[in-house]
Amino acid sequence: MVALIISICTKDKLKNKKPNNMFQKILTRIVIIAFAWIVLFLIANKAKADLTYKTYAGTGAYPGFPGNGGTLYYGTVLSTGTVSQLNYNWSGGYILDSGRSDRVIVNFYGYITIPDTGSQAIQFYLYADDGVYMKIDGTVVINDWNEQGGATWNYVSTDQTLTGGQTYYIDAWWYENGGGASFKLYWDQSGSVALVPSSAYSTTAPTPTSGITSSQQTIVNNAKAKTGEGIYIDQAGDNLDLDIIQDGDNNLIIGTDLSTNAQIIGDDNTINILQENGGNVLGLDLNGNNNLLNIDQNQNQTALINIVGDSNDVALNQMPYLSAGEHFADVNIQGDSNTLNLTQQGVGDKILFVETGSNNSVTVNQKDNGEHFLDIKLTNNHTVGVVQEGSGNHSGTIDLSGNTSSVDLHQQGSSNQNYILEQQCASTSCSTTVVQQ
Ligand SMILES: [Ca+2]
Ligand SMILES: [Ca+2]
Repeated sequence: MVALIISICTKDKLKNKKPNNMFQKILTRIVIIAFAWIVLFLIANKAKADLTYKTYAGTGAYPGFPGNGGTLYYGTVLSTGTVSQLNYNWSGGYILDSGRSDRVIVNFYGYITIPDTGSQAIQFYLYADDGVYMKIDGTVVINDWNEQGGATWNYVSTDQTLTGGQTYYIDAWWYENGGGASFKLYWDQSGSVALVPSSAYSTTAPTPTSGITSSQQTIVNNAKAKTGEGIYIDQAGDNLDLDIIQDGDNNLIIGTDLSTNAQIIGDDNTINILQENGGNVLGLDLNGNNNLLNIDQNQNQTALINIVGDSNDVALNQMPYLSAGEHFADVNIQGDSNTLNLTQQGVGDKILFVETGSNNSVTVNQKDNGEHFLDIKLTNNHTVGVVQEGSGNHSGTIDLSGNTSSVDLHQQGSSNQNYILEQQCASTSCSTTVVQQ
């Protein structure tokens, strides 16, 4: 992309000068050709919703092939290309562009991404003439290397435990001896048997993203829409001690007007909030300095916390009693030198957004099983420590736009861990440590 921008600038510059300079004309042509090559390069390298294939000459019935440890008798690749789906009935015709209709072997390979989220039990269904042998991430899913006519079904796999949103390597071998030839791959991913869609395939592994998933966004929207009986806080003053315990389900703490958060204005206050049982919602605006805020919420919690002020100490613990549920927290701080300790734990999805001013210290721990999503935006002089653990998918986005920040990110316990770190640092005092286990 940098190369593209430089090319365009150079071209514009040349337009404004006298056109009869031969050197400039040649340079202009070079720039245009370079631009075209870059565009072609970018198009060629875009991952396609396809599988790659290679065709080989076969030897007849039960030919040797590398998929199960054997070797090809004829190792020369006859043709190669991509297919958008495994949905072929060649009858007696040529197999792809191999130039052969009998005694052919084809290897289809690439990546398969499972739709939706969470662990799924998926069976694969095969219609094939003749044999097929297929692995997903090294596990044999189809072992049907046989002489046969196409039928519904030539083979039905056992349940394969695969995770929605995850990408796996797929390696399928197929052979044709004589007569008819076909290969169709189905699955029961969504509750009924259907062709594996082309959208599931890719020739290269897709670039991971750390964005919030649609199911996580639904949790956020439902939590934010909550209304009902509750405690409405509107407090002003300094050096106050506020202790609130709400027991029972669907506890709500919010301001006098349900459209605003509970409001606390003042300095040097100590605020302890405990919401027990399930379905808790806390909306809190804190405007002041040197406040101590301790929040414990039990299960299915939502916390929307806005702080304007400096040197506040905030401890938020969602799920201190280790029961199951989902947690959503959005902590927004406009101020400096604040200390944040945010813990989300217990089985269930966890979602956390944090935005802060300068010189803040942010510690985040998302643990136990569930899908973990984290989005932190910071300006100057921060110390950030994040741990995401447990077997669910982990996604972390940390955006640092200032200097002298230190980030320590650990993701562990899941096979699907993605993060995006953006750090704009003009000094040498920014440091980042990322550990994925
Ligand atoms: Ca044939
Ligand atoms: Ca056949």
